[in-house]
Amino acid sequence: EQVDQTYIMVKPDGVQRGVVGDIISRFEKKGFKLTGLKLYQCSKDLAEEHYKDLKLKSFFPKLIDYITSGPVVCMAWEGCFGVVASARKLIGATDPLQAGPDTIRGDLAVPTGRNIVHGSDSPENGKREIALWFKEGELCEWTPVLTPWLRE
Ligand code: DAT
Ligand code: MG
Repeated sequence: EQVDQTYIMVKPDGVQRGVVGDIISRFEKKGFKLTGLKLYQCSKDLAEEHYKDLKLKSFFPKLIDYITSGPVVCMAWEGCFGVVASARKLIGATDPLQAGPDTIRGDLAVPTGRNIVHGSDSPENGKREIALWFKEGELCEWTPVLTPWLRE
């Protein structure tokens, strides 16, 4: 049975606005398994590496300033096949105006440049981003008691 990981991050505006608990709760309620969690002030280098595919975009410098403007909450979540796409659905479209109701961005954010949360866009990037943001000893291997009720 295939297991995938996704890297979810509450951006500095989400921390400042006090919606960390709400955001974590949505992934918990969906039945994903939390394997890593920390409050973290990231460096410019780390932010640039995380968003390296967007380096040539005009908004890149502003994006890096935003991500490094305060602490973020880094999370690693695990689930069965589809967890990465499923997390993106909970988060909603990049532009919160296009994000559906009952999504994190649709409910809580307005401008694209303050869209409060990040989620990996593929299982490969999930692995890459978790390895980038967490050291090995910061991740926990554990078996939630509800696992048989959440996986086939
Ligand atoms: P997502 O975060 O939905 O995966 P992305 O990877 O394309 O979106 O972009 C990363 C972040 O960069 C995004 O959350 C907000 C910012 N961003 C993307 N497109 C933008 C734009 N057109 N103007 C300003 N910021 C943008
Ligand atoms: Mg992205």
